Amino acid sequence: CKSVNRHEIRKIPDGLIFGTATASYQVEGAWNEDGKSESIWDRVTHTKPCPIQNCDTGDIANDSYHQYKRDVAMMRELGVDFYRFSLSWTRILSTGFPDKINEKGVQYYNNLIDEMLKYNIQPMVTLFHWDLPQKLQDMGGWTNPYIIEWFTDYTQVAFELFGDRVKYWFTINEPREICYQGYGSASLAPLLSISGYGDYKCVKNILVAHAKTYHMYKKEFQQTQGGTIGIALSVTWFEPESEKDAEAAEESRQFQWGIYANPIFSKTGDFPKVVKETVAAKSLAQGFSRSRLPELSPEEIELIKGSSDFFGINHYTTKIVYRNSSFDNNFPVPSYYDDIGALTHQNETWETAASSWLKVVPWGFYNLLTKIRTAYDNPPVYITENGFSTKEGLVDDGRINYYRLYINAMLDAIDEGSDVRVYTAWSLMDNFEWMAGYSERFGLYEVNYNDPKRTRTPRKSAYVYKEILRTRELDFHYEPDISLPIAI
Ligand code: PNW
Repeated sequence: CKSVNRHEIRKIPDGLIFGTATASYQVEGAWNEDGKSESIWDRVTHTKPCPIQNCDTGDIANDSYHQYKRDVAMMRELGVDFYRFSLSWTRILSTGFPDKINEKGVQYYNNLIDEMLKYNIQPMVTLFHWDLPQKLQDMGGWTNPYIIEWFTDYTQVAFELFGDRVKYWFTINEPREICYQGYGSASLAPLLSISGYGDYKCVKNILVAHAKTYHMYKKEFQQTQGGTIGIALSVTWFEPESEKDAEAAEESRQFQWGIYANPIFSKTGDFPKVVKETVAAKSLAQGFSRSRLPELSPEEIELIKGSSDFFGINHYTTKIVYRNSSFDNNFPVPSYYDDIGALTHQNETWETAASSWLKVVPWGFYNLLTKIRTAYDNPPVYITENGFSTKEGLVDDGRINYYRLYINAMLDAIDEGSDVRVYTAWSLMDNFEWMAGYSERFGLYEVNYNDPKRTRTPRKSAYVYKEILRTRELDFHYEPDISLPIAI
């Protein structure tokens, strides 16, 4: 892998646009206000005994439902080109179905979008960032093939309501986290651990629901609305420990994100060959009557192939992959990790964020962008999330270092031909970090959760990000004066 130079001052290429992101459940609050119904995150956070750190909930979160004007003021302070946020299905369709549209919930998104457009900040909208209607979960959620029509009914309403002003759409945020963490490892709502089975059923339904939404937009909306639409995958970089682990690393990539990327972005479509063959062989040996991984029919393969205008990437970190010659591990059988059949670790010397999984490995980002360029014929790439967590506090040099190194690595890949068009910092402000509650902070702005007003204050990193966007230069030596206000 390539060692990254810290160029003193580096130009940002024209045309690359910058923004920040959040997601509905993580910031909105107002969990039961104005006709919003219960989502799977409302259910999980209200469960007793509480599964979330410190029993935190998103009931109030950042109160963005009432404070969208302050949120937009922060975007103006930073000087971002766009803001990526998600729609809460349960706020727009209280029943989960399109039989009734909740006008007050719609009004909130109209207000937010209109306020952004007033200042020329482009809305980038994620249709689904994890807060599924609980009622649909009661019917199996993403393991029930009916979700394909539940989802397309909902997304059609969203295009009709907001598509006149929204020109960037993301169907689904991070299918891997939804399927594996939600259905396979009980580490996100709905907290199921039916690994090696439930997670794979989810994969297929997500891909088909995504692709049908994509084609609906193309057919019924794009001509009049003129936007672009795709998916955001979470892509961790998997680096082999040594040469003998090259195959294990490649197989890990195929299982962890190729299972989504190959059907959408490869020329042949379908699940990766190694994933199909491995799961089929293990399933039969384990006494199943068919592969635990569903098949994609020829029609489904065609439907999914090419169903994204760009490759959306949420990237945070890197893992090292190895395989023991005496492959023995404690993974349950069957399970997703037993199917993968490889082990991972992270280097102890790598700097760590407040989230233990998040290590600073900028060359992994470079390797990943290079891989996407070569494996999928250089698609347009949108970096839909990238960021670093700290504890509370305004002086966040760790976050500044992370952003500089990762943007630098991205510029290296661009120099070599990667077609990166969008960069998104996660996150605009601290927010509800899922099972970690408010204990891990990803914000360029700090949010004070002890204050009923949820006051937001720029961190040092906000000044640095603003300067990168203003100058369109990456300068490792720039030191902001954070005693000065961050002016619009
Ligand atoms: C993302 N990984 O999840 C989510 O989209 C956000 O909602 C979340 O707040 C943010 O990252 C920070 O955790 C991740 O595999 C998914 O390294 C996958 C990974 C990291 C984060």
